[in-house]
Amino acid sequence: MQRPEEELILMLQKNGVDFTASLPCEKIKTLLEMVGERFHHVPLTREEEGVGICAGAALTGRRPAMFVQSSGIGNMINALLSLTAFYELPLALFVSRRGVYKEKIEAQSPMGRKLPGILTGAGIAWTEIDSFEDLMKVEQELPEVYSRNRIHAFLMSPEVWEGSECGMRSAECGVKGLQTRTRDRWFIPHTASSPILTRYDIINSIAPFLEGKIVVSNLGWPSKELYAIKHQSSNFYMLGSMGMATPIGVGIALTSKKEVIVIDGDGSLLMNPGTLATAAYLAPKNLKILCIDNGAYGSTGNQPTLAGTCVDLEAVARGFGLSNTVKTVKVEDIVNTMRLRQEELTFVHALAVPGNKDVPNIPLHHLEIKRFVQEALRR
Ligand SMILES: Cc1ncc(C[n+]2csc(CCOP(=O)(O)OP(=O)(O)O)c2C)c(N)n1
Repeated sequence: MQRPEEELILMLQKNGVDFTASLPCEKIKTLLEMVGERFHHVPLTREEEGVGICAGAALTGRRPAMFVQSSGIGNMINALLSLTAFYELPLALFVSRRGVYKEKIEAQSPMGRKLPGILTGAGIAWTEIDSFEDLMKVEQELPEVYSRNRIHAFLMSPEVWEGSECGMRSAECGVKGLQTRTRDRWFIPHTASSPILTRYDIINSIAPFLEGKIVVSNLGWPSKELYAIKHQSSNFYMLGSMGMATPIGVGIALTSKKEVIVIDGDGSLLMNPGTLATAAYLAPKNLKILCIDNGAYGSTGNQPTLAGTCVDLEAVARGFGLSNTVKTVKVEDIVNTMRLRQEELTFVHALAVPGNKDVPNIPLHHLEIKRFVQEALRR
């Protein structure tokens, strides 16, 4: 039997797809690697921008396709309707559908389960792809996308990839795809050495200074690692909603006297960088934003982010008006900043290497997480 990834790629090639864009989902990491190798491919910072980029490519006669997670559709709806559909441009959406099949992350369910209804409500055609055999449905629908300028969403269950590489490879897969970092050029002189710490090392080193503070931790591995290293009731573990760690921290800091620490990631900050401008403008003194920049989407297979190649997130933060910033690869610098009493909005840009610690899932119900944090905020 042919691999499903290979089969899908052949169908795309047969239908003349010649432009692709993606934002990773762990369930399709092998497919994404192959798409990157075989097509003109644009790695995205937010799914919505992909709609614009693909619209531009369609205007020049390209046949675009996007590869996203079901949650990403939530970030795309307005652009899909007011741009792609409005101007009658073609777009094939290959959606890694979460929340329905053997899902371990409960936060994937609200979007994943309601997706067909959302797409139907938006007037976007969709087809469920639940097995290798179902891939034939892509073959049937794809020609119409490009001949009649349609949007079509293919909702691909993780079941399709079961037994194939996408289904079997470990979360570390994708590391080999990491591009050579070019960011040495903007390292500040005293940190001329390359990053050596992992996200786990950094969280571990700051654990004593998190005690009693409100800690908002980014979705995926960062939250799991924080839980394993230092669980406390004042930790708000994000289980979904990529890009929202810093906004949640800003909201808490503005409305509470507690010290708040956000543990954000480079991929997530790049999805929603404008939040740094809002933070700088509002400047809550009781907020520290620790961006652990491993140059990768660590939780979905270590695909490179643009922070690992061309973006200097500290410079972004400064450009948006944050003046109290630290960039470092050194544990002492991170610890020293975290140890300081909170007197000014602080942005710590901690450069790290990719890698996830093998830790279990968080055994807490999301409403328990909320209740504990609310109690901690009242104390
Ligand atoms: C809207 C949306 N798109 C994609 C995903 C899939 N996803 C979950 S975590 C993650 C990577 C986050 O990367 P980063 O912020 O750099 O943190 P790291 O895991 O590297 O610590 C991605 C792409 C998602 N949950 N939501």
